[in-house]
Amino acid sequence: MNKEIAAKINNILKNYNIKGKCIKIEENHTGNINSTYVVTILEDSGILRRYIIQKINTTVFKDPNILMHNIENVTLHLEKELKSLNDTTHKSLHLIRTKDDDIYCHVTETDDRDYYRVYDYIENAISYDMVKSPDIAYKVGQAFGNFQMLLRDFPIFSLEETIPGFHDTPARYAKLENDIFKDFKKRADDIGQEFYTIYRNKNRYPKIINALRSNRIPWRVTHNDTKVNNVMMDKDTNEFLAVIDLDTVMPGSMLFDYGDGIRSTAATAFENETDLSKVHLDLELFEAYTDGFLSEMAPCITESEVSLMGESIRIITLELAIRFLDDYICGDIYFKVDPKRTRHNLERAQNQLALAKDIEKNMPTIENFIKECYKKHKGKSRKII
Ligand code: GN1
Ligand code: MG
Repeated sequence: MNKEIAAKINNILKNYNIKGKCIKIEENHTGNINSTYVVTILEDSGILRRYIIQKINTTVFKDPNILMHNIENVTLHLEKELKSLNDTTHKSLHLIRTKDDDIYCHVTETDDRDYYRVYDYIENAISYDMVKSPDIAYKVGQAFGNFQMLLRDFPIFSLEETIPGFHDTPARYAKLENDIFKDFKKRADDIGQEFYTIYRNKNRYPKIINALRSNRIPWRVTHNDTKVNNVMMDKDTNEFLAVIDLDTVMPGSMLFDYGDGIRSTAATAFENETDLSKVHLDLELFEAYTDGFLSEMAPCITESEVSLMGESIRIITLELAIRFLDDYICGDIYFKVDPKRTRHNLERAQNQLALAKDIEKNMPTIENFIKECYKKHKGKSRKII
């Protein structure tokens, strides 16, 4: 770990009642937004304890205060629910408070906009960037379904929007059109085919957000970033332990979480894969994830939500393609990119479009399975785990 980062981490730790010597700092590179470090402390008692230290990306999350209050309220609620269910297997992220009893710290020695938070490290856990086994896909689906279930009584609109319009797909599309029109970075000539596919699908984009806004489907507390690696699983048993990355927990539709969960968990290739012949939707993984998700959620969702589940997979995949393409057009200002890849965001968009094409091909099978799976689960009373 370079000296500059070590000095920064030690500076942050000064704000906390974390006693002992920092003996190891590892950067975790999986996220596209925040910077994450795993820090090992040797306590005076000889015990090794690990923490997650995260720098909040304030370009993306403009107001760290509302972001952190959402997270605090949600994690406290999750802890309370798990306790009342006597559930000792599953966990919630746990924020460490500063010496001043705050939920994040502002490191003024560095840049004015450097905000950090500290979580307990979840031990003996692993997260997957890609899934090959249906058993794990089932558990990931179950984890995100369970997360929404545990938050079913949470006062939805006490949560602030950390990124307004995060899954407002038509607004994302309109922004892309507008940015292409302005073309400040002179990149619009590179994206004819990709934009055409996105344009061709434009009538689909309002389907979820309009259903929500007209109350045809209910608002719920949703995670909004249900990437497969946002579930920590037990290394030994593969049981899910906790859902992480709570920055985008906001009022939303369960369809955002379901659609994004399938997009991420059932894809046969990483989002960074450029060999598009490798990019497909694995139907077995799709089925397993759906089964896990509905085993938690089916008893309390509405027929209108179910009728949009298949479409949500396609919409959220196209939405991410729109977001990657828009970031390419804007000069890579949102998603972290590999400096050696000048077209990284364009390639990510191409990858998502390849996935969307395969989803489209399989739509009848997808719709049919969702219907049957919902039928199987809806009568059951919810299993409390
Ligand atoms: C970002 O931070 P990370 O890597 O979990 C993004 C998601 C995208 C995802 C695509 C706040 O998630 O919306 O689906 O990249 N998060 C935010 O990899 O924009
Ligand atoms: Mg995230």
